[in-house]
Amino acid sequence: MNNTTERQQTAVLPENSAMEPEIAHDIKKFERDGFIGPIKLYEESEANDIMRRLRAKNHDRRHILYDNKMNYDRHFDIPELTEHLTHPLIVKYLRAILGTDILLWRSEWFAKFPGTSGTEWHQVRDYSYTDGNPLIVPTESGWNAYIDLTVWTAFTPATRETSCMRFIPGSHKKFYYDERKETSAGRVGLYDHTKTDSGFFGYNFEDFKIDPDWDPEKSGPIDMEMRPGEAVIFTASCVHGSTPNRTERETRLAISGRYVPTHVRVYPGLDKYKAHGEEFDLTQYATVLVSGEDHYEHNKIRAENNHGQKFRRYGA
Ligand SMILES: O=C(O)CCC(=O)C(=O)O
Repeated sequence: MNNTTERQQTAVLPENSAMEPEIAHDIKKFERDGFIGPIKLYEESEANDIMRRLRAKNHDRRHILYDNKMNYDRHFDIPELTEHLTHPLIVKYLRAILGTDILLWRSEWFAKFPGTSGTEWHQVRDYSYTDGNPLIVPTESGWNAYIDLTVWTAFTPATRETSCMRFIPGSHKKFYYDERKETSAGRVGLYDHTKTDSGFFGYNFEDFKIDPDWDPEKSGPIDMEMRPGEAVIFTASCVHGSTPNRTERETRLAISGRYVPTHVRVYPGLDKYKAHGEEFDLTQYATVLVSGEDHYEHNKIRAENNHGQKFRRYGA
């Protein structure tokens, strides 16, 4: 008997889904699997060029939002990320799945250095795994609709050897992990920086498993190898992880952008939060409207990055 929880996520597209015919087939696959990719955003030579500039600018931290080890939200101080995370092709896909009114709420760097372990299997709904507080809360649709999408773009080759993403197709329709469970690993005060290269960046996602015997490796995982400049779009409710970097000298770098419809409250009621052993002061934080309008006004929105450069809005 399959004894994973029977709680179903009935993820459905919203009423204001903006489906362009040329991506309708991809969106069908996304609905079935919980992810879609690889999607080519850049020629490899262009991706390599962006990569070189990201590397150089990563070290200039004068205009950064939070100066800590996590490198979150660098779209506010690195113009290449201001541009990349509002890429029209990304937003075209997001509009089909999240509807026309969309906020970018977070960006992250995922570097896998030679010899480092893969990212542990995980399934995320509201990011409360970090310190127990939900970081995104929908105000319109239920918990089982699409409320958060990640766009993960490779800027170096992402192969089984260098570390590629892995997914369990269809796993977004069921809860295999429950982030609201009590755990000690990785939580405030207990974070161990020496463990960031194990499991889930200092957390142990196994702690959240609903059925401790459920084995993702036996649930049909797929490995998605990608070229520089290609992206995969997924709901974090789809169980995902990555392979270890088994090379001796090839770092894999990917940038993740995370997006929500405007009805979602981001960091509700919080002026700071803790994640992966770091504190994030939200005083300068805001979301970015990448498409449509914000009729809710739940969240602060910034129109410009820290250099005064405007964020691109789809169709504007
Ligand atoms: O890059 C990785 O290894 C993991 C990325 C991930 O889990 C995410 O973007 O949500």
